[in-house]
Amino acid sequence: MSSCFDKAKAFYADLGVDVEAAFRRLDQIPVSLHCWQGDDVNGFENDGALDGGIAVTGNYPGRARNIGELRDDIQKVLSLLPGKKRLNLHAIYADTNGKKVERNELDATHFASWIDFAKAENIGLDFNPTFFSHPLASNGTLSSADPGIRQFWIEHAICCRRIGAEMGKQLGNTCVTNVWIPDGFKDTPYDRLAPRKRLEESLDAIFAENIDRKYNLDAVECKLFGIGAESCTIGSHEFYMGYAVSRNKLCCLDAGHFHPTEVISDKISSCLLFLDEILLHVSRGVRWDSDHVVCWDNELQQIASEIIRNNFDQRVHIGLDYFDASINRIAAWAIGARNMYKALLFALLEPAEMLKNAENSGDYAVRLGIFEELKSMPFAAVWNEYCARHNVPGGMDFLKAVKDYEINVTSKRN
Ligand code: RNT
Ligand code: ZN
Repeated sequence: MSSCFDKAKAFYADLGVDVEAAFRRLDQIPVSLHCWQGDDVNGFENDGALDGGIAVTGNYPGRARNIGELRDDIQKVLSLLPGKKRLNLHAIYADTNGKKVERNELDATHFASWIDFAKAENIGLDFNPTFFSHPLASNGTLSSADPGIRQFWIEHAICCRRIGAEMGKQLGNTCVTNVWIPDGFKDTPYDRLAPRKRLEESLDAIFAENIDRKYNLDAVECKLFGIGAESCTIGSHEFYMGYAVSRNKLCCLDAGHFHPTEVISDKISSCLLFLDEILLHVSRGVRWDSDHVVCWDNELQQIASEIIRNNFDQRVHIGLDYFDASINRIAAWAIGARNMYKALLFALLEPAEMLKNAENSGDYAVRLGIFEELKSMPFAAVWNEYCARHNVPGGMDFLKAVKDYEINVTSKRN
């Protein structure tokens, strides 16, 4: 008797879809796991609370309290993800051996143990300067009117680009280093232009040093508003789109950084007409929050389908960005990340020819009908097979692995 998978494969073959080819292509598309879901964006500087207009709510027990615990947790999550993986770090995760190292003095040696970790896991690294949770970040960073503060953050970002390049070089795997700053005004400013001009100049100073794109790619991340920056966010979409196009940088589109009726899936094709590559922060906005655990919702599917349909596999760098401390953190991490792979696989199983024919002949009813019927295809059997081939629990079995880890590891932290 043929298995569920064999039957599912035959169903897809009837639509002209080659499931094995989909698996092979998915194997080549990395998803960058954000390290910060493991410790509520705390980092290891031990310097106080998270700020910058981002907030983690919840106090579920078991937060990783140090690098060792965070790495254990990351390993656990990686073991629950099929397919190709990367790890995304922030500067506040530096391994300084307990020594205080200012952010403008960081170098690759402070990330040597992370590079070793990545080598052992056989994954690439991505990187982010951290422009928040720091005394000098309370009133603007790269756009600050204070030249001393601006200079401090320029130096920090320069360090981070070099660290990213070193990660890329040592791993033989290009690192994407992403700049996001929280700068903005709670209330209506008189002058919106001057801080943006200063941000432009700061970025030019940061990127003045030529770094081989083989080792490091620079990305800039826009936002509509943050808590405390409701009336004007300096690094807006228009600002960074213009900047990225004029300086040949990557735009980072975070799914939670736009008006709730706007979606980043619709922006990918436009951006890639004018940019070589982009970075995604796949997230889920809910009302005022931009960082809920990624669900396999319509928008996630549209994001994945845009990448697959347009063969943007190499030009879109997929990163995750969400943080939830109200539920088991490992589960939150794994659920969101598995959803990303799931959406990519679902996109790879679309009957491209049928859909193109319907659209090109103007038969939008057939197009809609196909889209809707695809939702009840035997996708689960294909997903479970993909997980099985990567020795990762399929279906709900990964929850058991999370539970065991909770009983044996995270519940013992306090
Ligand atoms: C904040 C941005 C930013 C951060 C991470 C921690 O709104 O999305 O990307 O979430 O850098
Ligand atoms: Zn983001």
